[in-house]
Amino acid sequence: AQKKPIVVSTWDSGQISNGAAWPVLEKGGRALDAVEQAAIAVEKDISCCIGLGGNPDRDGFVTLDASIMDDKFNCGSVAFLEKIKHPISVARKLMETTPHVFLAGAGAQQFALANGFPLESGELSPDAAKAYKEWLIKAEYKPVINIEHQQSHPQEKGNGPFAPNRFDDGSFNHDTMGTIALDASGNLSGMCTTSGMGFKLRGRVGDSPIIGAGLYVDNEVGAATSSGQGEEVIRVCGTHLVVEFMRNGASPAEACKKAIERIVKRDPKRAKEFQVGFIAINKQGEVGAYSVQKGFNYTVTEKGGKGKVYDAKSYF
Ligand code: SD4
Repeated sequence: AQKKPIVVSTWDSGQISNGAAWPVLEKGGRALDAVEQAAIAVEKDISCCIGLGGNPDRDGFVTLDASIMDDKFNCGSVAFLEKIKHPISVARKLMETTPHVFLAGAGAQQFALANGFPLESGELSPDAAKAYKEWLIKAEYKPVINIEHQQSHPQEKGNGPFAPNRFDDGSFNHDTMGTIALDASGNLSGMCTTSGMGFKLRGRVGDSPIIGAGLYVDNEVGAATSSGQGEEVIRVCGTHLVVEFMRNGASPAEACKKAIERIVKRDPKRAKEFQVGFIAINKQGEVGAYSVQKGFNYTVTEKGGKGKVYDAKSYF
């Protein structure tokens, strides 16, 4: 029997995204609507770090990436999108009203404006402005393991110039959120939304908007999404790999583990320096996760509606 409906998000701030997805699922709504609501909930909080409140690129601009995918291989993505609050809804609009799947940069913004999305100011959030000012002192681009955790605990030693980002309700937050859901009709959908790696090169795009890297859904098999160092996920088409392992019989947990092992195998020494985490769900509603480093967690909400946070097992 399928365990449904059920929704899973990356990180403990999944409480917020799952909290927005659950009312849709509980009423028998579509997984696609649920994951869009999940993204909107985390993008809208400007005091935080997924959407426009996130850390800027090295030139001081916040640029957003997002993707959404439904149960029929329909997908939509935007990348390098500026001054638009809800990239996820732009991605969905692209998916549902055009023959395209992926828009980037100025063209993505133009499409958003043409479809009634308001142009925001582009001003940095106070936390991001502070972090950027501190970053400029050394101006080094160095990905930080579990930056998500460190942003939430800026007082811990060695954490560097990272915004002490928290959601308005005080919970920790992350610069990427991914959500995958199985609805009461037994259909899967997913989303991934991010401001990307802080202080990245201008124009840099991560895994989050790339279908098969940061997000993949095959309604016959399962769905997966990722967080962490996007470059490492892109190299192996990470979430597509997770779904293919599930197709070949792996449980969601085994599939995430095998995909992480693939990433580590390329250069086990270098893998000590970065974080990648996958979450996955299969058609039965079974859930799994795995990461390169300790510190990755995820939130599961099912019957009863109360989100539960789990620590993922890790390679190191
Ligand atoms: C990226 N995967 O842009 C994203 C970053 C991330 O939590 O997941 N941060 O590479």
